[in-house]
Amino acid sequence: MKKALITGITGQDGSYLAEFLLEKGYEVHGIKRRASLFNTQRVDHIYEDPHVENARFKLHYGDLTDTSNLTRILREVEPDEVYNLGAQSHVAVSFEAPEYTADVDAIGTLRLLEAIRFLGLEKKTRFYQASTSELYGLVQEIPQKETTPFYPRSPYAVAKMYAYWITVNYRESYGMYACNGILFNHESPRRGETFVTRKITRGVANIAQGLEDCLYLGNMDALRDWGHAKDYVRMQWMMLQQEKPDDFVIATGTQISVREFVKLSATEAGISLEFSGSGVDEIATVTAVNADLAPEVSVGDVIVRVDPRYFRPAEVETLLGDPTKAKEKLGWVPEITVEEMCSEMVASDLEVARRHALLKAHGHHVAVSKE
Ligand code: NDP
Ligand code: GDR
Repeated sequence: MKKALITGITGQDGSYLAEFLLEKGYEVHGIKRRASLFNTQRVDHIYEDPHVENARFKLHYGDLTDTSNLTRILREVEPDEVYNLGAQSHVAVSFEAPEYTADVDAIGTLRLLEAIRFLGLEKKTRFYQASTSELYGLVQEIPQKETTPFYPRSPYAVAKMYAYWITVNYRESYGMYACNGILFNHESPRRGETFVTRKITRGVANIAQGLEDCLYLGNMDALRDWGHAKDYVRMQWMMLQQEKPDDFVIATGTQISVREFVKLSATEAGISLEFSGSGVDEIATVTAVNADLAPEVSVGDVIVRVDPRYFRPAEVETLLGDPTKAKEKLGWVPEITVEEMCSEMVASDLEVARRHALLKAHGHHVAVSKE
């Protein structure tokens, strides 16, 4: 039985990858951080009681900032494959916490690679690094492919650039099987609530059910190549099954703006929108409503506004990937379109919003966290 170790198993990708590997028959180990509240919601459905004999899903406390802890876990597990998905993954937050972001995202990757080497596992253990389209930042070529020069635009992207190159360096220096997946944005109903797609699908669902009045966003002109996380974790595994290690761009090859994603999501929630104004004065006004889906919304309501608080010190305006190499060499093709993904995300958030609205109608306090 193959063993995999996943950092970031409690995150969006970690949870889908763990499911995928369990289905493939792997024994799956994951690193979770100690928190004052339970933080395993995304993997609770695959949790196995460690008292059960032959349990194939195991969590270890750890942190990418803690070398001795990583070394101990690697020594204990001796994994065939390591997927380094753990990161401070929020670009805007990386401007607030640049040093921590570098410690986790850049040096955390080095710690893992070095621990593998220190333990003499470099010929056994295959390594996947969660690299990112943010490396392209101020884009030098459209669309972006494996040979496009990098121009990172945030502390997050700069840290991930170190992680990218140290992965290449360990491959070239020590013959390690180490790969970078340069993944463009990918989303799902499990996406963190403060990334823009989920903020939008959750926002329109709450507005439809009368739990919120207005959604405040930053740069609505930003263009992204959005895929589905489920499609993308399949590729993470495929990359480690090749004869030789290599780096691959993973993207859909299509892009839409944040504004278009708002429109798509609102439509899914039964709300038609018209955008007017520009810059910080841009608003979206309701022009038609499906009362079954959005009983609390009226024509003429302004439900989206711009809040400059969400602008970034340096922005990545446009990203569009060219996944030709992954298609040709790995046979990877994305199966889920951005429209299908948006529909799934809104449906999931509407279900939660309906439950909350029902609780509220019965006098219970319902707190809607926002950021
Ligand atoms: P998430 O933010 O959903 O998950 C991040 C994971 O990393 C969580 O499990 C988190 O733990 C864990 N983590 C954070 N800090 C530490 C730390 N100090 N030590 C150990 N673990 C830590 O990200 P995604 O699942 O969306 O992304 C997975 C990886 O892929 C990340 O590295 C991200 O940067 C990268 N990436 C993501 C893309 C996307 O569009 N989703 C695109 C390209 C790259 P906790 O749950 O406790 O917070
Ligand atoms: P990104 O994702 O920065 O691309 O990083 P995010 O969803 O945060 O932003 C996408 C674009 O939307 C604009 N935007 C807003 N973003 C947020 N979060 N909140 C807002 O209110 C808002 N309004 C507009 C942003 O300015 C940006 O242009 C994600 C992360 O998953 C990274 O870890 C990963 O590496 C990259 O995708 C690829």
